[in-house]
Amino acid sequence: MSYRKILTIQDISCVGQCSLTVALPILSAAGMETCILPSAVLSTHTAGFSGYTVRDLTADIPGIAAHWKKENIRFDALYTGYLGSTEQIAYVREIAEELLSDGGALIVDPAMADNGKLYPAFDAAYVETMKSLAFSADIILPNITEACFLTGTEYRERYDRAYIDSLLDALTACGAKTVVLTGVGFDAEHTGVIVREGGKTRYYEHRKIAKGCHGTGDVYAAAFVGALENGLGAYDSAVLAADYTVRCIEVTQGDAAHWYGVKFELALPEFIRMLGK
Ligand code: PXL
Repeated sequence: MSYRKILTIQDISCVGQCSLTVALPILSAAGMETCILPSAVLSTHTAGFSGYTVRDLTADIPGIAAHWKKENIRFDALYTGYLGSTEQIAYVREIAEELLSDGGALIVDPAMADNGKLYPAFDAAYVETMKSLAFSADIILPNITEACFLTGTEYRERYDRAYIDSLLDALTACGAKTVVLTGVGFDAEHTGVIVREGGKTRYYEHRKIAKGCHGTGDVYAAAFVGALENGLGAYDSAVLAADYTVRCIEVTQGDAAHWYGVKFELALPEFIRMLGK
């Protein structure tokens, strides 16, 4: 594949190894020009720190997008993560419609919830509006909680394959195209990812190393986009991203002081090798 220009829209958590501070280095390592649109600036992420500061950048977005349009700047793919406000989602949809090159993929990580709960910044109105973005995307990467919120399905901590299949069916019925459902494990020792693409569903299971590592969803999604935009199919990208994320957790585990994220930088050379670069 030729040199790709990707736009990623998500927050800058200044400290916390998530969102843009993860996506930018991972996509760069995958060999693509990575353009960013910060949705908000936070002193830290919101999962475990208290007293964090937040500056919502929604009001800056129309001017930035208008400038890009005027300069005839276009992107080969758009990958969105944690957004700054409900209102911002409409701007992101406009950017997808106006600034994506022909055939460019819209990849949406509806980063808004985990472990059965919405993140502190979000409410029911945000979920409703996120549905419009997620169901217009070419690929979505929800975890089980997010898939439940998007479809109005009851969240379960323990589940079987029938529950997961019905969740995938509900996403498809709502208009989802390709779905990469993350954090799917049927026993305590394993987790994995299920990819539903064109009516075909495939599961990749791997060892579960640690319970609920912060930031791994963002590492996973960025690595997935990096692989996809290198020409791998959705399932192969999902497998590569899972293998890389496992390595990130392996190099982090055992360091209790590093509870807020994963040391994804230490495994970047392996990620580059996995991509065959
Ligand atoms: O990792 C997802 C994420 C991104 N950005 C912010 C967050 C979170 C998860 O809590 O708080 C600000």
